[in-house]
Amino acid sequence: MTKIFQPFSTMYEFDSGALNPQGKLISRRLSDMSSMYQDSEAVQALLNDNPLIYEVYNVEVPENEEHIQHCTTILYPGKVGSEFFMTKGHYHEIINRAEIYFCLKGKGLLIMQTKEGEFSSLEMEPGTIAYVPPYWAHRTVNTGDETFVFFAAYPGDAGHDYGLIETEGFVKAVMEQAEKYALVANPSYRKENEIGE
Ligand code: PAN
Ligand code: ZN
Repeated sequence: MTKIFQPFSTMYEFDSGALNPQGKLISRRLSDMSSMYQDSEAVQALLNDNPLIYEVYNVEVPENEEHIQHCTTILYPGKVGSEFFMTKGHYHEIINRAEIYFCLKGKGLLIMQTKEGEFSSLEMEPGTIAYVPPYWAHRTVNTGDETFVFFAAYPGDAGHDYGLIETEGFVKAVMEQAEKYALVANPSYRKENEIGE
């Protein structure tokens, strides 16, 4: 007989963006993603301090298609050179799995791209509900000066594929320019692939 999963709830902490109980907590520092930033000298200069860039509080539910994964991401304010702090970014392992992001605090940008190289971005502020459709890789960027927090929900079996973003990068980088953000073409996007061709 199938075991019936019991209903439960989780508390969102409005001040910090954390969850209670905290579930599975993932913390990412600069050293976990140092090759993803544009300015390697700025990376080297910051690596001693190795700043905490973001944390993800994951409610623990089974990773299968019956369930819905849900979590909060707390993305701290800061820059590496003039590039804003960001998440690693990923495709879903099952690439046609969509996702919903709901911004709770701060401000940021959700950047997305497809394997064909199509690019899209959405501004996020408290109240923004953003839809990441199937097939789009997604990364968030804190473009403000306070913590940027959003809630995410996605199919239980989606999984995370970081590999392609690690090797290809994103089409555009989000940089500070004249006290605003600017989307700048990433010169190393697909560079490794081109070299190999
Ligand atoms: C989000 C992300 C979270 C951290 O929950 O996993 O914001 O970003 P990275 O996974 O790219 O490090 C999500 O999109 N889940 O599918
Ligand atoms: Zn995702």
